[in-house]
Amino acid sequence: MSYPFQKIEKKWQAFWEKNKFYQAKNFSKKPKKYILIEFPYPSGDGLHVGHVRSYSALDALSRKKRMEGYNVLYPIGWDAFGLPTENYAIKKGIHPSVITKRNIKVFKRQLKSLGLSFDWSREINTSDPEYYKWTQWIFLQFFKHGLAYQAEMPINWCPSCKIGLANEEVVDGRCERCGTETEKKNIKQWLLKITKYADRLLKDLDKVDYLEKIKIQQKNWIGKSYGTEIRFKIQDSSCEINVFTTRVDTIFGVTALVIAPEHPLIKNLEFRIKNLGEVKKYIKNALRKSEIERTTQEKEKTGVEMKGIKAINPVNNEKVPVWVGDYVVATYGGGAVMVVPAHDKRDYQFAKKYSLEIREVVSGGDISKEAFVNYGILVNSGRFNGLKSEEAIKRITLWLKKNKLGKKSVQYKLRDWIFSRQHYWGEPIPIIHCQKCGAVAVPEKDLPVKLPYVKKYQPTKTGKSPLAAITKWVNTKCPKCRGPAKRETDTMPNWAGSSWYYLAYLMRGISNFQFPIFKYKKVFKYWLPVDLYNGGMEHTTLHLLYSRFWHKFLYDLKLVPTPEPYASRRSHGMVLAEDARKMSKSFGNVINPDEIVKKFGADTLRLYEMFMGPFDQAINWNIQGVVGIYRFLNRVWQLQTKIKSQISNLKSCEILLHQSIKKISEDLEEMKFNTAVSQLMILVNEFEKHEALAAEIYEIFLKLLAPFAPHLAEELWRQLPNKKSVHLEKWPEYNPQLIKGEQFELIIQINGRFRDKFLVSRGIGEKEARGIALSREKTKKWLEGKKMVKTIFVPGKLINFVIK
Ligand code: ANZ
Ligand code: ZN
Repeated sequence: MSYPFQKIEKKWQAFWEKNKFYQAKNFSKKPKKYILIEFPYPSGDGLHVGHVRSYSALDALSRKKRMEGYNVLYPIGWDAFGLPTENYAIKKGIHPSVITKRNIKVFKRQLKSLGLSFDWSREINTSDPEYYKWTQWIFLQFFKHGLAYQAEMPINWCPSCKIGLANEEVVDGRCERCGTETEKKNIKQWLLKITKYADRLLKDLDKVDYLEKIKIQQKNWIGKSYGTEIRFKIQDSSCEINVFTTRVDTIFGVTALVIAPEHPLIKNLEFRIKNLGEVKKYIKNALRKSEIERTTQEKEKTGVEMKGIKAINPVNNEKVPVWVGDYVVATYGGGAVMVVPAHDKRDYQFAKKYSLEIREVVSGGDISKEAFVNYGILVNSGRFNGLKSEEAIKRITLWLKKNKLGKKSVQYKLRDWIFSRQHYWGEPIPIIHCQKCGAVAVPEKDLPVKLPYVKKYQPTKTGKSPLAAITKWVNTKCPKCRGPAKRETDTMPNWAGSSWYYLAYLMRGISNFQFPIFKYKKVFKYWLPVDLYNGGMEHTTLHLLYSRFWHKFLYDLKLVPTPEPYASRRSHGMVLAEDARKMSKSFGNVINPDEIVKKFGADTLRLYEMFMGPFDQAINWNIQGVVGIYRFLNRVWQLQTKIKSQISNLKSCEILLHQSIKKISEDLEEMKFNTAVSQLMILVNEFEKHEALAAEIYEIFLKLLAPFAPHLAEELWRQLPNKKSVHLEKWPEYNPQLIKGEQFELIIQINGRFRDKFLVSRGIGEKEARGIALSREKTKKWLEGKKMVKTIFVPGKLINFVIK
């Protein structure tokens, strides 16, 4: 007989909603906990089981925190603007605003069917004018502070479709729709000066608790590099080439310079290039490619020499040939590199391919085989011979500086954020262009600049956004001089609305998004920073960095109280299909959460996804696993027949119970949801061995179950009977006295010598002890490169690895 999950789940969901169980209270005396998951983009495909994984897990944590007495905010909303919706709309011939409404309805029903403890009263939608009024307002603050500016920037252009393409719509240099090779087209676009914050975005990573891999990704993306800028003069000309290098110690080994195809020098010296035709052809080809394509490590590096042009190496006055190469990034350093084949891998390949000289200037390797890239002792470097690389870098830079031929330099990979899109489905950029006054901010009282309803939302053949075609909307008055003026027709990227949404949830709780912002300062102060932010690794470099940037800017305006928005950041792994591929309609391997909920119940789905594997790892879907969890919950349901208020077997279960309280409490905090669930299973296994179960123990068990299977726990709790909800109970505490004797320090020996020890439970077996011992850093260090001969395990005492 199966338990009546359908009845139970609906009933309790309605009850919780009616009684506003999960509404967070501003300014409550309880300590606050702001737990945030990345809000979904409501796609036409409905909720993905991948969403369910992180939402359920963070829901369990939120529920536990409430039981511990925290005022928990766990909000939800819709990241509703963006290209995917627009493309879907075009495909289906339905207006994006209609589709968005429809998709949100589906998502909402699906999320509600899972019994997640979201505070729905704070629901937000980035495409709602009341919401994007603020997105536009923040943009205007950037504009007023000189951090939003216009510049000619290339867009990807499909000459056949005659539309601008987003980077992700260009595949191998071709238009995703029609396969035509794309071009670059320079148009005036809006940019946000994120580079001004580069250093703080980097430094303040020390202030936050992010997963190490997330910090590393952010650091690499910002890409701060210390090096030297060097001026190479062009022979018989007043032109020069500026290169940036991190290895000025190799300067005597330079056998060519390579400049980017976009480098202005080419135009200036055109009349002197002997093979101009060849050079121009190469450049035309190069400019079509994307930056990623040009610079990926795997691709062979190409170039063409500009015959007739020589540069002069400032340290020895040698004449070196100058090439154009598409792997050189125009916007980094001076858009030029000095080629040192002997000491750089990329240059080595380049030199082999084009027969350039490979000259050793740092000793320590064998350059007849490969580039020697490490530091070493300088040779063939004139007056700097014999110096170590580190010292040589200092001295050569100093010498260059003295002779006004170069200087120390710091470079960042981070570029300013191109903030214009020539698409319909986004926030209009709130600027008015006036012939007399230039770009003028739309006055605050006129916000939001509403996205006008248009029949034709397709990208246009002019390269401008569809808004440009609505002359009635475009033509307006200049707010400054009242003369005729035109509205900006570009819209914002889909990253705009998500850059501040964690603030919007807080504003939602007060008055409905009314100006001025100052009235929200108090509520920001109460809730910020977000205590825990969970999201996908794919958002580490864009969304996470962008929102940190916006936050820092608002911090500088003294509108938010903390320099960082998120105190900690964690990440979940993907849910893959049963066949280990990504779930995709085209593979026919998509799991619809609705079907699982219908067949097995929401509690089963939630528990299964928490149990499926370590939270941060990608895991394949497995229907057998779902069935297993369903059986487990049925066994929990059956336990109620065993309850006795007479304490017959309290003692034997009590120790395990208290161990479980400790383990589940700690696992939840460490986001080890899978092992927390398995501890619940261990408990149930134990309970089943007994004929009767003490009511006290059963009650505590239900409290432990509540965050994981909230509906089932609630139902069983009420049947005991209890008048109040299990979710309003206090989270159980363990009695340290009770579990003290249950642990001991296991000693790790290597070849009979003490190396480490750690706390384990008394009954630990060899296999488990071995597993833990081998995962310890100290053990790993001792065993590295050694051969294991055998393992000796003395229960309750030690484990000894015999190695050779
Ligand atoms: C000569 C050299 C010799 C270099 C050597 C390295 C090793 P990071 O650490 O990423 O800053 N470089 C400079 N500007 C470039 C550009 N616009 N496009 C492509 N590559 C560029 O790397 C700095 C190094 O990247 C610089 O140091 C330069 O190559 C190259 F044994 O200069 B190096
Ligand atoms: Zn004007």
